[in-house]
This record gives sequence, structure tokens and C-alpha cells, in this order.
Amino acid sequence: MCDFLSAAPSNTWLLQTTINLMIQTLNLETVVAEVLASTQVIDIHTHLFAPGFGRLALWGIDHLLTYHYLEAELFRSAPIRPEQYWALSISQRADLVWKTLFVENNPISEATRGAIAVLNAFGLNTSERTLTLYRDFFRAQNLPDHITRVFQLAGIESVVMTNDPLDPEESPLWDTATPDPRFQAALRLDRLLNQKTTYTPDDARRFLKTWAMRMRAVYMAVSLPDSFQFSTHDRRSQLLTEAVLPACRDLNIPLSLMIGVRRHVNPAIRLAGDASGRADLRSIETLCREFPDNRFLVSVLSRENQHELCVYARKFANLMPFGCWWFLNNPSMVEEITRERLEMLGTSFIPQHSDARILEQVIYKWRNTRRTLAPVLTNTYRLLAEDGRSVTRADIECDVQRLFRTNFQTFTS
Ligand code: FIX
Ligand code: ZN
Repeated sequence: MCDFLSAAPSNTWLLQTTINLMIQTLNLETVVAEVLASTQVIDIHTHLFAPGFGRLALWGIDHLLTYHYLEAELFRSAPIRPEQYWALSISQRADLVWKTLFVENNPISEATRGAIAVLNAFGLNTSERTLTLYRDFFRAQNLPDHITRVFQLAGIESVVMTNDPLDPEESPLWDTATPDPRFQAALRLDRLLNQKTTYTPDDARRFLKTWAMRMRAVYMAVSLPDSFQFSTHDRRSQLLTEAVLPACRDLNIPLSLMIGVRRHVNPAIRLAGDASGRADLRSIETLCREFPDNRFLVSVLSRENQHELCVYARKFANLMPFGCWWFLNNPSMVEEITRERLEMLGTSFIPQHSDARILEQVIYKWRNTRRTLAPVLTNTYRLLAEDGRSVTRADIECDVQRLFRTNFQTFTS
């Protein structure tokens, strides 16, 4: 537990206090940046897999360049039709993405800059015209050592995977995959809740409990459309009420709701073809109120829903806002959302997750998060100092620990 008053200045030393304040304010930026850099993150939502999951564990240059964020940008700048693109091999696709977005255009978007930052982190020249040297570099890596290096470069301790037991490719791998404490599991419910299945609520509850224990899942999770409504009538709500929420209670784990995705608005471009929409968050209100013994991790995809999510978090302690998801993981959005959350919730939220799909992406995603959070936190402490309370390095360390680690640990234990 942090004690924020242990270093409070006494009133009799007003002059000294003022001098301290000035020094601290001048140093604040440096101290905040240092604390952010040295605090190891728990990355609470990714699509990464432990190496034991074989070909599901994606890494390396071809996967980095065929990330769906980059594919969405490719189709805007190259005269190729989606069906022609999908007919190419993965290395041909990566070659085309590199040529289009990195050679013929300046890589200034968030996703393209991210790929540059990854190459740079490995000391590679970022201006090669072809992928040959990058391919040679990644081919020479030994995966276990490479993972250790990537986690170090990203400043992360562990990541949470996305594990759907109804995924036919993934589920058999749980028989053989060696557990790796750096990769924790989250039981994903998308197929169960968003597709047609024949599970009765009783069957579903038993199925979920068996799989959650098998995976040692730290939470259950589902992505939901902008049209999501929690009512007593539809099948999804019935499964939530009678299977998912009781299973979470029995296992004492939270449910993560990621709300606001409009899947397949352009199916031709596959994963890149999902969009976002504003949701009605009254369902969150109902869930938090009607199920006080459940805990909810919530991320919303629409910018317009962010403020009301903070309002609901002020009403319900069993609601933990997390992350700036997907189209919001850009500096301008992260800055705005994090400032709003700090102002409304103090440090009682989880500022970010990476959503990385390719191992090395954690390097740029966490670097960018730290870079954006640094001035936001610095300004927060500057305002506090102006209002009469200056902070110490230990205070800042406590806050960043909460944001990057302990809010998640406490909420999931
Ligand atoms: O549903 C999700 O977990 C989303 O994050 C993904 O489906 C999405 O494709 C993504 O990668 C976003 O960053
Ligand atoms: Zn995701």
C-alpha cells in the first residue's frame, strides 16, 4: 500500500517547500518518463500465443507487415483488388505492403510508424528497399530468446492471450502446449455468444468452467456489437445470465466486455473490414447493478462512449474501464481518453492494452503508450503541485504501478 503523506512538507518550511516544488516541477517530466520506462507492464489483452501453440504464435517481418491495420492502409494506396491480394503468398503480400506503404509512401501513420519502430529497436536500417535483410535477421532468431528480448524491449512482464475453446484450430493445442507464465489465458466467448450454437445454459456453464480451469483463465471475454443490448429475452443475454456470469462468480474471475465493433462492414478485406459504432451503455449499468457479485472489465470502441463509461465507473466499483481499443490506439485518442479518465477516476482504471497480434508489435505499442502517457501524467502532477501538493518519485511509482499492474492484479484475484 502506498503512503502519499510520508513526504509531505511541513507548513513552517514554506520557503523550502516552494523551492522543492520548483525543483520537482522542473524534474517532473524526467521522473515521470523514468518511472513509466522502468515499470513492467501486464498487457491485459493481446492476440499473442505462447510458443507452445506453434503456428498460432505469430512473429517476424512477414506477419508484421501483413497486420490488418496495415492491410487497411494498403488498399487505400495500391491499385490492387482484395481478391488479387488474397491470392498472393504471405511473403508476396508483405513485399507489396512494404513497397506501397514504406517505399512509395512515407510511413507516417500510427501503424506504419510502428513497424519502423520495431525494426529500429533491433538496430536494423529502416530504409531498405526490399525485405531481404529483415527476413535474414528474423530467420536468425531463436524464438525463446527472441521472446525474452522482445519483452525486455517492450518493458512488459506478461501478456494475456485470447483463447476461444470453440476455435477448432486452437482447442486441440491445449492438449500439448507447454504452459508459459509470461502468457496467461483469457477465455474468449465470441463463438459461444455471437454465433449459433446448440449449448443450453447448463451445458454452457459446465463447458466454460471446465475450460476456464483447464486454461487457468484470468478472465472471460467477449467482443460485442454497437447494437448490444442486455435484455432478458435474447439468447446471448440468457447465456450471459445463466451460464457466463454464474461461471465467473464460481471461479471468482471478471468478465471482459469489449463493446462497439461492427464486424465485416467490408468483408472483402477480411480482418481489416471491421468498423466501430456508438453503443448504448445502459446495458453496462444494468449488468453492474443487477450482478454486484460479478466484476466487469470494459472497453468501448467508439470515442463517443468514453465519457459515459467513466461516469458509470464512478457509480459502480465492479466496473473497470480498460484500454484505448483498436481505432482509439492513436496518440491523439489515447491522450484525450487518458486525461478524461485521470480527471474522473484518479488511478482506478487500466489505461491501455496492446491488442498485439504479432509478437514484436508490443515493442512499438508500449513505447507509444508510454510516450503519450508521459506528458498527460506530468501535467496532472503539475496541476496538483499548483493546487498545493507536490509529489515525490515514490508517489509517481505507486500510481504507475496501479495503472500498469496492480489494478489488473487486484481486479482478477
Ligand atoms: O475483438 C478483438 O479482440 C479485437 O481486438 C480484434 O478482433 C481486432 O481485429 C484487433 O486486432 C484490434 O486491435
Ligand atoms: Zn483484441
